[in-house]
Amino acid sequence: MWAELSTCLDLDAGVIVGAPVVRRHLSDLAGCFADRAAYAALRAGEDPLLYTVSGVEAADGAGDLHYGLGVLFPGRVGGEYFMTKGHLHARRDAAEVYIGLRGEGCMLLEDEATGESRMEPLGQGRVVYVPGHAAHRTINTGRVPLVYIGVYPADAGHDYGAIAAKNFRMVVVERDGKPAMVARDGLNIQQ
Ligand code: PAN
Ligand code: ZN
Repeated sequence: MWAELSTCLDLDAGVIVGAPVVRRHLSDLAGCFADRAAYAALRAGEDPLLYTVSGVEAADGAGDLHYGLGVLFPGRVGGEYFMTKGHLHARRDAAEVYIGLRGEGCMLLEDEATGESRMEPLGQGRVVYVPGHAAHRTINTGRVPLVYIGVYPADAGHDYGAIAAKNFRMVVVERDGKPAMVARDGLNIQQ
């Protein structure tokens, strides 16, 4: 007997109706942003909500899929845009498809073995294929919430520790009013 097979997106509320919601605040992203002083200054305030994920994880068999609706709010920490924590999948070869529904942004991808990094556009009408073995992070480069869906194998799992330990090599910052991917090491700030 199949469980419920369809859900309803409430894009204005930023949720999948009836699905549990995870909320990530600035304090959940300690160590993620390059500009430590800018992070501390913003943390001294109200600990803003950076993003929410409303997830459907109903089917758990081999070959099943999970999906989540993400809403990432606009803002910056120093020059760096608001972003998700980022992770690798615990099952490293598990890929994922991201579908942009509203707003403007990008995904930062980093191959775990080679460090190869890519900034791929993710906004309304854009789809990004995240290959296996790629750490992935979503970034809002616009002025309104970035709303997207991610679909991934049910047994993918989330490994936050591996990428958090060394952090992504690249950061996405605003340069001349536009998003640019630059090396974290090359930033001229106290990290
Ligand atoms: C997404 C992410 C979502 C939030 O559903 O979980 O964008 O990002 P973090 O999990 O890095 O906080 C996904 O990639 N699932 O596998
Ligand atoms: Zn993922």
